[in-house]
Amino acid sequence: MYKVQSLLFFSLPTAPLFAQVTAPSLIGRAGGESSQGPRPNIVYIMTDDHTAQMMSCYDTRFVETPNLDRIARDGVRFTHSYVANSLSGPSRACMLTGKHSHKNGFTNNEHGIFDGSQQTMPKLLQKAGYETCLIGKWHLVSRPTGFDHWEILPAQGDYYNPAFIHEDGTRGVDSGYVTRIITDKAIDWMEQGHSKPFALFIHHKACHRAWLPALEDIRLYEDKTFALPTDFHDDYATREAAGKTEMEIGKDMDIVYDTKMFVNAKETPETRLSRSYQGMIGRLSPQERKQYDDFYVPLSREFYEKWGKDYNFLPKQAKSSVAGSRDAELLEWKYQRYMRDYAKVVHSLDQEVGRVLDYLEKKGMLDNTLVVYTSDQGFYMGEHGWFDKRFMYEESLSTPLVMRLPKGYERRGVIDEMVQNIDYAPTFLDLAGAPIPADIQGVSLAPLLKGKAATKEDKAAIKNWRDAIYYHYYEFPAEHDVRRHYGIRTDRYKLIHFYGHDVNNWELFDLKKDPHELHNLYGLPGYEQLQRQLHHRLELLQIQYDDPQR
Ligand code: SGN
Ligand code: CA
Repeated sequence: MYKVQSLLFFSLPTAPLFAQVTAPSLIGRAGGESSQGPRPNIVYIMTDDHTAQMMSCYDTRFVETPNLDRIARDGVRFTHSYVANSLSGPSRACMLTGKHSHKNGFTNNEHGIFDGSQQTMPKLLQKAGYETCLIGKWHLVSRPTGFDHWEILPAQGDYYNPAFIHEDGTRGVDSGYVTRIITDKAIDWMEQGHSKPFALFIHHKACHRAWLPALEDIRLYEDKTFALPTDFHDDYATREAAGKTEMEIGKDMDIVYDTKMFVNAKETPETRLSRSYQGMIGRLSPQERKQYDDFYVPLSREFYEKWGKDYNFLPKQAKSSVAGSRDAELLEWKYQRYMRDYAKVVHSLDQEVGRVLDYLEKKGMLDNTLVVYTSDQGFYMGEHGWFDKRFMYEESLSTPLVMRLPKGYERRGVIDEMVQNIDYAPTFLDLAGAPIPADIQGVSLAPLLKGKAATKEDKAAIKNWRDAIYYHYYEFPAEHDVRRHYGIRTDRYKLIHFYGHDVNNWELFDLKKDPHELHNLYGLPGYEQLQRQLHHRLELLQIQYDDPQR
């Protein structure tokens, strides 16, 4: 472990170490007004594993998302938006509390139970006179607190005919596709009418693994050939932890579960994942199942004819080898199946978000509502040869973030400042005119949103905006085998420490020269001073956020 004492003698970087906005001190305003006017409604839409590469306002290569783009076009799009811990439960806990994982206690999905008795942003909004509602994926094990109404998916939830847990603890099954059902429930709740301003949290299951499309979208994107990312064949040289994962499309993507190559139980190779997949499509009614099978079964038969039924039992090395043309072809085929199915799931997500926007517009509520669209983290779409997330590398450290702003917040276009999901809680409190408790670690984004209405204090806050973010991932040993790590990202550099179990090493990247993070510079001659400075700044961030892992 790097010792803080040894750093005290090194010179400090010229940029301020704790350039960090402090939230403007606010006193809750009883009269239903914030400093910017009437208190806005908040509609927070968070999807699961939806990455910016698959959103056309961020990246035009792969899909079209006109409704998500509409939020960005009419509002703002953050280009440096990050999570504090790239995994569902932890990310949600950071969002709800405005605190890093070591403070909110939910560090990983495997062993975490969210302590719902702690201070959370929805509870503070209630206290400030808001009505709060949560619909969809929760994933924090304990029952939700701080919501006047909630209805959640059990654990990860299902795409088809999903079960929901109701407030009284009972369970029911709703017919249809999960993205549409969650939207229906959210609109129904708004339709009930509310005398107070409201905060509605719409938490989608889409587009989480195993990327099961809505039946009406099942043939979409089948004619499209997606370009392979340039770092698809990454050999992980110089990055030990990256070479030890179980998230390679080549060796780890399950043919039945992930690429949906299922004929029938007798003809399909059996694995733990293929059994789970059968359970998922087993939820379809016979008529729906026929629609599903009409599309996927011919593809599966073709696949097994070509690659042999025993494909799933090949040793891992044989699966990942790209030496032979046959394997390279298979690797490319898997990538196309993955991209096509993920894109289909994004399509219905985009349409359902459009339905929420249309509803708000029709009801005349758009101009007094903050609409936020984000995801619980980013995802690898073949970059480094991967699917999944967890790493502090750019694709999964980042998360899309677009907002349509209520009246009084006139900023439009791109916002480049570094923001993190711990900032959502103080931002919503700020817009609601509620006080921001001192123990919240994120900062209000309100100064960035005001545009022409920015005060002298807002301008000062923007000028002194944070120049580094802190990240800490804990879930190991666990699925996908990503080693524990923490680190710092500045506007140009990233320093990461992988630790525990079988790995204990550092990685340093120059994001300007090496945006794909392929060249670990740690320990190389010529980088000594930069390395020392980054170590020092990392230590200071750990002290600032009071992370005992130092
Ligand atoms: C499941 C998935 C993983 C995924 C985790 C966490 N496996 O376990 O691929 O990384 O969820 O995802 S699956 O076989 O069940 O599909 S998270 O977004 O909920 O954190
Ligand atoms: Ca997720």
